[in-house]
Amino acid sequence: MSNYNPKPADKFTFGLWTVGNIGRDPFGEATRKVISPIQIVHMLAEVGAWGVNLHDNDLVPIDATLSERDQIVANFKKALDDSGIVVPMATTNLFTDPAFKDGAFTSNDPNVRAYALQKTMNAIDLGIELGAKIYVFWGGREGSESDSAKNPLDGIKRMRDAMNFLCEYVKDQDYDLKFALEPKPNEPRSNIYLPTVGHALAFIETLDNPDMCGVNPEVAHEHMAGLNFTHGVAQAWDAGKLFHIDLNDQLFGRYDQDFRFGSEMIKQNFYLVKFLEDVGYGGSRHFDAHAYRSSNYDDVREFAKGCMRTYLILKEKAAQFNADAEIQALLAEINDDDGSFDYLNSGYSQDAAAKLRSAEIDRVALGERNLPYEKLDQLTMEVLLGVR
Ligand code: GCO
Ligand code: MN
Ligand code: MN
Repeated sequence: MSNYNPKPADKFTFGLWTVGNIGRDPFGEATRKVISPIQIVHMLAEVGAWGVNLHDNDLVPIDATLSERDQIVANFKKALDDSGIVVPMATTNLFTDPAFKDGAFTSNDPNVRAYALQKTMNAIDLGIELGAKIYVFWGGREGSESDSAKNPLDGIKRMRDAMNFLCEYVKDQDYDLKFALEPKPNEPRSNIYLPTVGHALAFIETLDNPDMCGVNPEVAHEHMAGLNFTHGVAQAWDAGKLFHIDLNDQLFGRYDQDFRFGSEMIKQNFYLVKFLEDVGYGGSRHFDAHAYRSSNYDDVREFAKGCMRTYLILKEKAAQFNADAEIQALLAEINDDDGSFDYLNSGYSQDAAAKLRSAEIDRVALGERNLPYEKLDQLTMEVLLGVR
């Protein structure tokens, strides 16, 4: 058993907005005082995180002058150097300012769309200056309450135009940067465009530079849509598009909860961690979560440590599952293959089709075969519950 202490190689990151969350919600004021980006960086170093991610305005206020911006960035870089914390991902705040009340890239107002592009170009420059290699696009305001007000086709087209413009900008600057689109079905808009991982994957293929673009799936967002998160992640991985991941937790059918990773759905999160570790996902494990509103900053530290610790515990459980002789014997039995149909593995040929047509397959025996999935699932539960 390990001590579950995070190491840089675990690539655990948090956003400035996550551990810096002050507990405001639609019904109540902040319950924690604002702490500075520099304090957050030191807190993250103290709890053992590897990196910090940020929106432009988490660091530089939206109305800062150029010289104020440069000073803030210089001070922040010093904190990064002093603490050893890196910035793997950056993003743009395209949702807080009232200018974005009807969206940013998909606003009906061309002035807003232009401002959103301009703001993003500047924020990309900031991300590059801090060393980011991944740039996230979460379009929280890109959507509608009433579809009378905006044609969804215009929304998609405007989103595509923005992504194409910004990809060319990155190429033109010779930046080493990839884009990761973060889907979410709703909140803050009633309906957000590109609501799920599947929608985003299909959209990316319509872009001018699809190779530069992937996805940033988030546990909570797919759960809000009632979907199996690991299946969405697997499809993104299969497409070569898993550029980043937002880990947190979320009950189905609730508001956007952003709970500590693994705090609600242990089994789902086990399959997720097992998947990421089994395939060798090499990107950041980013915790886009925040502590309960009732926590003070000591408890926020516990929250951050808890996210990482639970990930590492689930990683150990995944290794235990993979090494468990009884589980592996069951998997071997379930996947038993005598090789009779190996000729189908190389795809269609007239020979294969002819051979297949004349094959005798005992349909009744197939239906009678026992699949011991109950036993396997219970063994999985016992691994998770710590009794194996
Ligand atoms: C949310 C989103 C955001 C984004 C962040 C980075 O539901 O609010 O998950 O936290 O991840 O804006 O793009
Ligand atoms: Mn979210
Ligand atoms: Mn997120």
